[in-house]
Amino acid sequence: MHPSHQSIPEKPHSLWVNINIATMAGNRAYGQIEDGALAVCGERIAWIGKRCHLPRDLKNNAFHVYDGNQGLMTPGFVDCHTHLVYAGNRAKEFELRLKGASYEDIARQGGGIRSTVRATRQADETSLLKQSAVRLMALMREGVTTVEIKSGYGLDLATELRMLCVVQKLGERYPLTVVPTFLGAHALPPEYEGKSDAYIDFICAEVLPEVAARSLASAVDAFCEGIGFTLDQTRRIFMAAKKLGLAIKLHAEQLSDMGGAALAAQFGALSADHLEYVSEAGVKAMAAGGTTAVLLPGAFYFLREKRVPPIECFRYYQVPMALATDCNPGSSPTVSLLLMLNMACTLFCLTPEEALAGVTRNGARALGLEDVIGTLERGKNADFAIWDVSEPAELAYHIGSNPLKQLVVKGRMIRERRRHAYYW
Ligand code: DI6
Ligand code: FE
Repeated sequence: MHPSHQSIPEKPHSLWVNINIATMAGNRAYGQIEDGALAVCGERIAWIGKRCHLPRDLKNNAFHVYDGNQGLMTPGFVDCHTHLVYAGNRAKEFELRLKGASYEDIARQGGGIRSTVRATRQADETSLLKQSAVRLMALMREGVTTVEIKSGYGLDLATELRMLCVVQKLGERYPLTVVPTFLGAHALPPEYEGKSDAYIDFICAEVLPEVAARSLASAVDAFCEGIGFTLDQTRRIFMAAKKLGLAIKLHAEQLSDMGGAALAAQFGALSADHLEYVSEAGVKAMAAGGTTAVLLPGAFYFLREKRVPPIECFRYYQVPMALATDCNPGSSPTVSLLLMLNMACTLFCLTPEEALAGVTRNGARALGLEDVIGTLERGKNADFAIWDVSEPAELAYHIGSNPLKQLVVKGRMIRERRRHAYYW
């Protein structure tokens, strides 16, 4: 249908004009619309197209017209893999690693994830909320409008629930969309030392049903790894998740090839994440299962890994690639999704267009939200960012600068650089 024939909203609408739009939809590069216009009605995109095709009624009856000053509009960013709720930090372990200790050595000696578990168990809800909100706001300052947040630093019933309550509160108090994931099988807590099967029993029989009954998570994740859980244990978690109707994700093949990605794909997982060591068979299984590959260059960089994920293989089998911060205190202490765009290009050789698709269209896919967010199309959520750049590749090119001008979530302006910030 020609864009001028899209039906016109009857309710009041706002209009953005004088912008170039990277819709990230369709076949053209970045789905670009030069000299575009976008109308928002309520929480949704009511019209999008070239300004010269804008219907006269829309132009004349807009409640508010925003001048984009020839900036670039993109979909709001989706950070589809974070662990941003936690207490403390692990700078001391960073120093140890620089003296030669490996991430795995530190984990085996009771540090690593377990040290953040100790800090998180001690933190009350208020303190956890406060520490985590700082990171959430930093993500928003760089254009994030949807964020996934995992539990997994409690590893007991009370603390896992407390973490997920904090995730829920963040979603209520801040204007972005927060998607919660239960990651009870992140590490073995000290009280279960030598009894990892019993811990999996506990997760499946006691924690997961409680999390589901309180609607505190939409997906279940696990760490399938030599220092995490075996393939069999991961399968048990997945079966329990399936029974409760929860979606599935997996930390797979980060440090070794355990066959986790293929298992996840067999369960119809939304995503398999990290994937430095995934085999061709694993990638094929992901293609067959419709599982998105989530790449986490921050963790690759910070752990000074050498093996890059098989990007060419993902391309060949047409497995969609998403990109996320993995924001966590041990392997990726970052709150910058823009930096991840740059790292994905420099370290993994993604094209800037693939990188941008990774934090928009494919990030949405990794959360099962591709019908609602991730591209700028009529009927989708009016979640978008306007950047002070002249071409989309600039978003991946700059290092450490932030060209965000405006951020809109569900039709609501939540950040605007020129005037006063509305939100904080
Ligand atoms: N892999 C990771 O990169 C994070 N979790 C995981 O399973 C790291 C978590 C941490 O070190 O605290
Ligand atoms: Fe992670």
